[in-house]
Amino acid sequence: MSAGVGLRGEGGVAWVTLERPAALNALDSPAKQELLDTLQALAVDPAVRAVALTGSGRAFCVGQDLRELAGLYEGGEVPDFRARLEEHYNPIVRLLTGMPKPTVACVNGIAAGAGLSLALACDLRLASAAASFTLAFTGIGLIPDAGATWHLPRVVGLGVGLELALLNERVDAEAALRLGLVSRVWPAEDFAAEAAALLARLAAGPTGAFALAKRLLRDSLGTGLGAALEAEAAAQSAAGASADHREGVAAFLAKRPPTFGGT
Ligand code: T3D
Repeated sequence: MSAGVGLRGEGGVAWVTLERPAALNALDSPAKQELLDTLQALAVDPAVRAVALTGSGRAFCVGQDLRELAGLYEGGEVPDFRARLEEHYNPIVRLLTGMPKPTVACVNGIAAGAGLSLALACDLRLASAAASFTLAFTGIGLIPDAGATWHLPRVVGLGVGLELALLNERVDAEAALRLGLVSRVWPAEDFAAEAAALLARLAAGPTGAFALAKRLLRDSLGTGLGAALEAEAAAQSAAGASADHREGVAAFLAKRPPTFGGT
């Protein structure tokens, strides 16, 4: 039986849905483990060419299940937060960022706490007009975790990242678009179809080149231009040897759309 994570495949797209709507898709330990197991399997499945993360009901994900945490406190337990993060959130973030295929957060509703952190760890963030965003952590005396302190300055800049962390306000979808927190906003009634179309487009793309491009862009954040140029040259050797590259060139010259096989 599912612990709160649904999985559906559709034409090379894996749709991972957080399914604890009564708790706004808050993540308890079984749900975190199931999400981790699911992403691990998708990362190595060659039939999966794009991964979408979304939520059921009115939320995307509101982060850690605070009822579970409160239960520990009531039982007199002092949680080891470092161990907890290394057990679930951190490997999930590493999988979303390192997966050799595009990862897309389809933010259907409220994203809070580590829910927002997971969206930030995805390569793209698409939002329904019904979505909203709040970092939430400092509201309960915690620091932004699950990669949020690393991703925020890189996605929205240090100033906005600090404002989200310290003021802890709720940002609506249009404001999130202006801030660069998301790259598309569609009306709620169109969101599922528009997001599915974009995911299908990614799944039909040159998966190998996407994986290399994603790795280079992410690695560039920790390197200088010299190292980036060398990494590009090495990766282009791999992309240039792919069947998708040959197909792309042939399709361009034949003035037809390419058919990428993902290799
Ligand atoms: O290792 C570790 O555990 C540390 C890692 C921490 C990572 C984190 O994610 S810490 C941050 C955790 N998240 C939050 O602090 C967010 C808390 N939630 C809220 O601030 C608000 O619920 C929202 C702003 C997200 C939404 O507000 P609203 O007014 O739309 O909904 P609501 O009425 O507050 O919530 C609806 C229900 O969802 C409610 O349950 P009820 O009363 O109907 O039975 C509420 O308790 C529940 N809910 C919301 N957030 C959580 C939650 N239940 C458990 N955990 C939650 N995080």
